[in-house]
Amino acid sequence: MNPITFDLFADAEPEQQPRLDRIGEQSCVLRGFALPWLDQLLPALDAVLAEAPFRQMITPGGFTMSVALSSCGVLGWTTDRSGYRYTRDDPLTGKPWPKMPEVFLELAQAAAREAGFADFVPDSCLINRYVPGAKMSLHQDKDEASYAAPIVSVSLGLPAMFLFGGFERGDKSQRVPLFHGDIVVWGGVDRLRYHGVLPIKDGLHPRLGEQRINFTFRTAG
Ligand code: MD3
Ligand code: FE
Repeated sequence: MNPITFDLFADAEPEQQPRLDRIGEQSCVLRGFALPWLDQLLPALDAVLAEAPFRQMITPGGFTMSVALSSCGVLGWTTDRSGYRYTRDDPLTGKPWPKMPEVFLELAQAAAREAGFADFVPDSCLINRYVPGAKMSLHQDKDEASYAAPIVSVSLGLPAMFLFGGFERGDKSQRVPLFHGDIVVWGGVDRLRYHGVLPIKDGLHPRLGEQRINFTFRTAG
């Protein structure tokens, strides 16, 4: 074989080729699914944050969360000393949470459909911002009115190691790396699994800078 025409990368994975990785019975990662949407997504995110800026919230236990939060949609998730809940108004501004941008809704529905969940109608998008060192301890998501709908999460910016556990806190967790543009869909039997995020490592993302941003779409009401 002529060494000049031999293609070293002939067998390599094509880059940015969307893939579906199954991580649970009814959960999967859609690798790179959000990438083609970014030019529409990021300006819409900025508009939401201009109305409802990131803020660090206090848990009922009195700890300040390392992750800063905002929300859009009819319902937004908040926490303070008195508990966790979904509200219609942003407690910071006293105004309704920003409307969910059309492009957010379309992306969440396209991803849910790709994962096998037709008719996903989220009424809430929680926006989490992680700077290096920020983490989310193992927990279950139990504040929604029903667990029938899936949850769709979009990862942007710095990578994260997601912990996907079992149905009890002590169960062994699976580690799933999540990268810029990945979307995870959890549903059905996996909806009440414990999960968390390990501390974000130092880094500078070319598009998002020194942060990881995660959108979590839910049918909360
Ligand atoms: C897995 N956020 O906001 S993705 C959360 O990356 C949260 O910011 C993480 O956990 C993040 O509550 C993880 C969202 C997620 C939401 C619900 C789940 C993952 C889930 C329910 C079951 C299993
Ligand atoms: Fe969660």
